[in-house]
Amino acid sequence: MEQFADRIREYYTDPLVPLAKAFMFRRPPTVGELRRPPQVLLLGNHSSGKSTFVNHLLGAEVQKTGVAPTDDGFTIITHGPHDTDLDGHSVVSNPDLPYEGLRHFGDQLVSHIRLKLRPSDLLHTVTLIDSPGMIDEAKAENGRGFDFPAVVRWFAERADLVMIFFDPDKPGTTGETLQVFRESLVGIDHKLLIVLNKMDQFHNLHDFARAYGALCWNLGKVIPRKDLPMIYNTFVPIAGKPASGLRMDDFEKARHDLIEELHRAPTRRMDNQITQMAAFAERLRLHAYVIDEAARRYRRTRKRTYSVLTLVVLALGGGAAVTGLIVALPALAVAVIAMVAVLELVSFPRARRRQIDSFDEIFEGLHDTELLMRDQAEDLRAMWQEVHPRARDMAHKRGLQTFPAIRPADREVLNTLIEQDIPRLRSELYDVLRDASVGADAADIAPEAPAPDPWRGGGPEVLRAP
Ligand SMILES: Nc1nc2c(ncn2[C@@H]2O[C@H](COP(=O)(O)OP(=O)(O)O)[C@@H](O)[C@H]2O)c(=O)[nH]1
Ligand SMILES: [Mg+2]
Repeated sequence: MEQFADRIREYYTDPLVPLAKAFMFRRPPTVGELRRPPQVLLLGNHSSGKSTFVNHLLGAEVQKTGVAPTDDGFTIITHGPHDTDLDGHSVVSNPDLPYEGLRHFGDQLVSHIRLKLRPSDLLHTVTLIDSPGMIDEAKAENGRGFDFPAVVRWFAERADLVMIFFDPDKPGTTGETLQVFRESLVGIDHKLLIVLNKMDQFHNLHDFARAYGALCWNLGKVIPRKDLPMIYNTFVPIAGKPASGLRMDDFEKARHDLIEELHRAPTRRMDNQITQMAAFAERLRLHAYVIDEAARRYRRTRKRTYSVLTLVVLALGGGAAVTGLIVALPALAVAVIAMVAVLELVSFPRARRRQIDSFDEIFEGLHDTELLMRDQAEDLRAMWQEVHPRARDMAHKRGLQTFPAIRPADREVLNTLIEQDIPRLRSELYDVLRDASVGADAADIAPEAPAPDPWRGGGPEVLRAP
């Protein structure tokens, strides 16, 4: 995984970041972001069992649990040799940690952040982020003092998995939960794992069916997908809780599956980073090539105009010299200066604006063959819609002629990166995973185990009740 991470960093260093800088493309991920550990974010209404699940995973009472809303902050739990707790201010001001970006959300949030270092093995694999329970909208606005959905979005974008917990009491009805789905989790539903927790609280199948139905109904309103996402129905065994009337084996299995997903977070991180780099590179290519083409056309217009002007001036000047009309030369010089002023102040800015206004047409021209292939056309157009506003703004701000022309060799490097290097990196990642999973299967799993899944993490299972 470290080797993959190094290669990703190298591709950013050359060619992506220099080209992004030259063409004023958006900011690439920082070194801290590229080095961040695999992260799992736990969300859900208060008392849905997030902290209990964290403690179960770690086999220790790391987080406070309880029916009353005991926790109103975000707790980042990561590996350290001794039990150490850091407050929010130390967390966001440490450049070695990938949390400096949280400072922008204000002091109220910073004072609600904690980082706990614990010597648990699982934390070598993932960093867990426990969150404050979601509450009803009316209370949320008065109570928090920071933009909760925006902070959730910040964490969710940087997480490799987002587990969202529901419980029998509130299967998706909390105002804030719906708000978070609408505002914070849009576009990242591939990272979501939905958990219906506390299955041991159901007395019978009827209770369960009602809660499950209510959850699906509520999810249907906020997840814009045709198919129902997988829901993990599970519970954490707690001593002294009354036994349910339902059989628990399937729910136990769902908990094992959930924990296995957690072990895959490092692989997901690598996969996410490759995807992120591919998206960055493809958008950068569109942005840079369209600006480059417009800049070339604009430079050509300037060159052509000045060549014509030079020829005319030479002809007139020559004519004046031959016919002995030397007195006309100062008048000619004044005329030339006036002409240049008109060109630079009026005509060329207009030509530049015309080129920038024709970005759409340039895009169509550069991608005419791809746009004929129906499956590619839609994605390509959507991507262009995304980059077009920034490309236009930057071209207006900088003036087209100041962008450097992209050399054919640089084009070659970028095209090879997108079309060959990144797909190869991804297929190598899958190969490594498959080999690791075959090895792990051979070593740990009984002969009747199911066929190896290429996504299996293959680490030891951390499954100890606290
Ligand atoms: N019956 C049952 N109770 C649970 C389960 N998980 C958590 N609890 C209880 O629910 C309460 C709230 O749990 P907590 O982890 O603090 O919820 P959080 O607010 O989401 O962090 C605690 O009293 C837990 O003991 C579970 O799976 N089954
Ligand atoms: Mg909690």
